[in-house]
Amino acid sequence: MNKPLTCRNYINGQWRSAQSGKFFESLNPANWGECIANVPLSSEADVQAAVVAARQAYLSWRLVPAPVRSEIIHQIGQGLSSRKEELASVMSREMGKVLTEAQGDVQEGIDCAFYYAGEGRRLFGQTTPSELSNKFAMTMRMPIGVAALITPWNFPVAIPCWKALPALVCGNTIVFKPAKDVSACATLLTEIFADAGVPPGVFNLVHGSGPEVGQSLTTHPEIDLVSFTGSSQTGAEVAAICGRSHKRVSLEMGGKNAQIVMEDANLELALEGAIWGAFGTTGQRCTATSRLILHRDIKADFTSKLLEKTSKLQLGAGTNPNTDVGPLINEAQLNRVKHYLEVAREEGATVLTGGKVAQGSGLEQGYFFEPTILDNVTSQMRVAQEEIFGPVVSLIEVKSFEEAIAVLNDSRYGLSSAVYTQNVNRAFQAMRDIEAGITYINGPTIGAEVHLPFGGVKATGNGHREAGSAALDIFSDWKTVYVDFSGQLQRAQIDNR
Ligand code: UN1
Repeated sequence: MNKPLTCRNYINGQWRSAQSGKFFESLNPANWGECIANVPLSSEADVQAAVVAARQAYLSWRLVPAPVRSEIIHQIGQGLSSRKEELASVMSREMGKVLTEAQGDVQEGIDCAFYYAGEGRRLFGQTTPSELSNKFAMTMRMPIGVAALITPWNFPVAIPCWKALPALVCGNTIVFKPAKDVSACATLLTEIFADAGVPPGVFNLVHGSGPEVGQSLTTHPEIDLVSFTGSSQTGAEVAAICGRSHKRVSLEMGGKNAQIVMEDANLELALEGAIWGAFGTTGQRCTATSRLILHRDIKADFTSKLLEKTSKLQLGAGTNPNTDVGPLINEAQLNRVKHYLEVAREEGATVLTGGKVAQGSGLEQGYFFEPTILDNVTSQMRVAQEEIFGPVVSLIEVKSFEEAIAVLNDSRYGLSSAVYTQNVNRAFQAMRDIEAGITYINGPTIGAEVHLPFGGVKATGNGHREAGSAALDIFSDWKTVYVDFSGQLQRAQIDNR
């Protein structure tokens, strides 16, 4: 067992304890006897110090040329690369995901860094003709100011990078509030930012709870922008607060992602996709497959093969190389999944496999839940409508492609979606008709790449997209500039008519 890390807040370039002097523990979800880190339990006073530092640093950071900001972001990419194994190993112990997935999470951060490092030499605006003579027109991006980044525990490196790196390249300064369960990962990430040469005050880290630190940030008058990833319920509260104070807010919230398998699909491929989409990261992705919409002609065959593959999945600590499915993040999440199993039974769904807390050697001190498949689920049931965020997938039978699309769209969420079919016409209809921010054809619902927009429609988001060049629209404002070099007053819409 490793010695617990002592975490600190990072404010104005200094590592500091919380002003309260209080700490909380971040525990290993696969072995709750192991403390991964002692973490400052911050309060409004710490938020205040971080926001003051970020506000002060903004004055100079916004004037650093974007290609120079990019050099620091490039260094962050290098730092992430050289500490990839260390970060992945801490992540696997602290968050529970299997080591290869933890490495993938860090890799997503690395890819993101190199992508946005390049963006500093683009940040393109437009030039366009003016309708008047001797007049020039163009657009340029301006930073927003001080950004609060509130991030979840399921992607402890990738998601903070998705937010922080475009925010930095655009010239904003940051107060970062990670989820409590992944405080050690957030600390290592912040070390990498500091070592890369991010100037004091530009990137600040405040550990602590949502109700205390998150709330103080969203209500703080000197915060200009909040970027939040988490539940739709919390996101709605964040949006309401930001709406009242005219803060820009970008929300990435729940999902109830579905994979359709048509009768013409390559079933082996669809099976692999379903297993990876439903049980990868123990179902704790906003993009996880939680509904399998199966054409009736293949349902029986598909289901028996799915059961066979599921029975082979190995539960255990993420750090064990034989593990396929790690623990849930904490007790609250375990209770949530247990609760949904009760709901499923009450609603009349059939538990084909799993459905209970996992027992067995090595699993006694962790939040392990068996990979679970629910059958006889109809679209109206709560288990088909509400986000569970665990290793639980519901099977829904359909008679036609049209019905499959209608069932997939019968959701308040719209993040990711997948269709397995060999029919090109159906593939294109699916791309057009599915109500989701992401659609995969013959691939699972998980696996977004950093240079493409990420986000969803309906209750999943509020119209913004993270990643790719789309994220620049979250972290910058357009300025339109007219330069009149005629030496006289020219009245648009009047003098040229
Ligand atoms: C999330 O679940 O919050 O596409 C993000 C994926 C990952 C990102 C998931 N690249 O599943």
